Amino acid sequence: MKTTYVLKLSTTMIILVLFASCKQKELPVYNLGETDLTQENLIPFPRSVEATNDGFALDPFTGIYTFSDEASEFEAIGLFLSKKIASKTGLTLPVNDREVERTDRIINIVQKDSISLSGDEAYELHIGRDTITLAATAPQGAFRGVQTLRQLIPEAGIDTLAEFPIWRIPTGRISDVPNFEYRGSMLDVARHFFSVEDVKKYLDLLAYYKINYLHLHLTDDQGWRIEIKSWPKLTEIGGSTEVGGEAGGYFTQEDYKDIVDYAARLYITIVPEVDMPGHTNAASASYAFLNGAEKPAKLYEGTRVGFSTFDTRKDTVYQFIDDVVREISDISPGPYFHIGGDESHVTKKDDYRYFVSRVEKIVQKYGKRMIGWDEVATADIDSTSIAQFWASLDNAKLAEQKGMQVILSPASKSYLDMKYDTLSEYGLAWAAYIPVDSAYIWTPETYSGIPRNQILGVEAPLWSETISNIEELEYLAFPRMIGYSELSWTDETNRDWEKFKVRLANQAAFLERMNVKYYPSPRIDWVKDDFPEKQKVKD
Ligand code: TNX
Repeated sequence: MKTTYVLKLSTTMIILVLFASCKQKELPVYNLGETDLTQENLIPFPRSVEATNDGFALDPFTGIYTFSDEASEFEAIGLFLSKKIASKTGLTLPVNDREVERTDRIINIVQKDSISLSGDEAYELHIGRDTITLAATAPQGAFRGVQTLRQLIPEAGIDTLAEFPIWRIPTGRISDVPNFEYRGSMLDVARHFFSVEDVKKYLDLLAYYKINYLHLHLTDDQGWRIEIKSWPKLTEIGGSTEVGGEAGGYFTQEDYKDIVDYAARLYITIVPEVDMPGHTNAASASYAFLNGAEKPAKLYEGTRVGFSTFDTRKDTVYQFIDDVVREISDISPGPYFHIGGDESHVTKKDDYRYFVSRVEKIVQKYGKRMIGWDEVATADIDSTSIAQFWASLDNAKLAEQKGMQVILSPASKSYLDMKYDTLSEYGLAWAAYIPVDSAYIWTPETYSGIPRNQILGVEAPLWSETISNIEELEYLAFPRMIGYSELSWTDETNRDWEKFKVRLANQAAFLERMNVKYYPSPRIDWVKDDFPEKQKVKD
């Protein structure tokens, strides 16, 4: 099986090489000038970059070819690249089409058994004058490498003597692998609801910066946003409002599956969160027994926290949670289920600990690993569960002592809902003002004192008390989210604010083309002049 594949692969390679070399004589000669791959505006910055100072001319006679065992996944990645090249340059590059009349240059996306760096997300990119080869052991790696290649294609083509422009890609070699396994963002769709389309747009942007997890905060006091078929009132009643009294909304299970599938095609895993035992007013407004009351709680449209709780000593509450975890787990292929667990100020300490241990068992019964906000570490839970450090270093230390892994989301450094400064719009300021530099200048590896091998990664949460539409979401998330991508992907030796700042300034063209209403931080000298209005093709 393996030998046939290798044979097939090398025969095709030989044919392609022959093909490319007979065409060599006819290649149009471009004066591409000198390039320097090491100075490109790549974010997150790769593990190693070597320049060979020449140029690959992306033009209408470039073909994309994919080689792998799992033909369909690699081919889908080739098609994804072709689509992105089309929306950026207007070029339509064929994928695995051996019938095309003329191919001057090729982009190969190849699955290999091993490359110089190991890991599913590792990749190697060799850019020569006429051939680009992207190699990875797994589709995840190929997909991450495609993002690097997208970033290397200039916004504007260069005019040539031919009747079409060419897009010059600097030649050289890149080998790359992520520093942290978990690189995430969180979106609160509970305080204000965001549509499937909004979430997809956010996912597109995250994927470009190699983020691999999107945590959805699906329930809170102000709204229950995911259909649970066995408990229909959760969305009928609990999903009907949001902060400020607007009509809320919710994802049907079909909507949610659509998001999960869309994310999967971007190699992003969705982490569903049902926040409990606190932050549960919307659930108790739908079913009174959940907090042990006679009458259902009133729907809540304000922004206070810490006033609601489930009745932790009632078995029916756990039957309810079993249904919720089962239904959501069934449509969540990822390994994690987030149970919230934060700010349960009106739950007695013992009740809280009893609750968390019991819910952990339910999560495990449905084959998931439990994640909880750092407070869950105060309960008797096992080392396979994960604590998300947001506020309490003591809780994070408890998690460490229990042998648990920790996700870093320190509020004063990584909360996307904190204001940039006193003048910026939207957001809160209870943890800090977080300007773009302060969001980037900290060291996740040493920040909490937790040993590196117990840090799963970094996540930047976006709470939505003060934002209610995609533009406001974008204002708070960008550009800071781009910094978190580098903080979690790039190793410490390759991170430097002064250098990052320049690469960030050059993201403006991409953000504008994607129609992202980012916060134009005055601390960044945004580079805005190289994208003519006519090139603003929506992705
Ligand atoms: C704290 S962070 C919360 C959220 C709020 C957020 C606002 C966390 C686990 N709990 O309920 O939305 O602050 O910044």
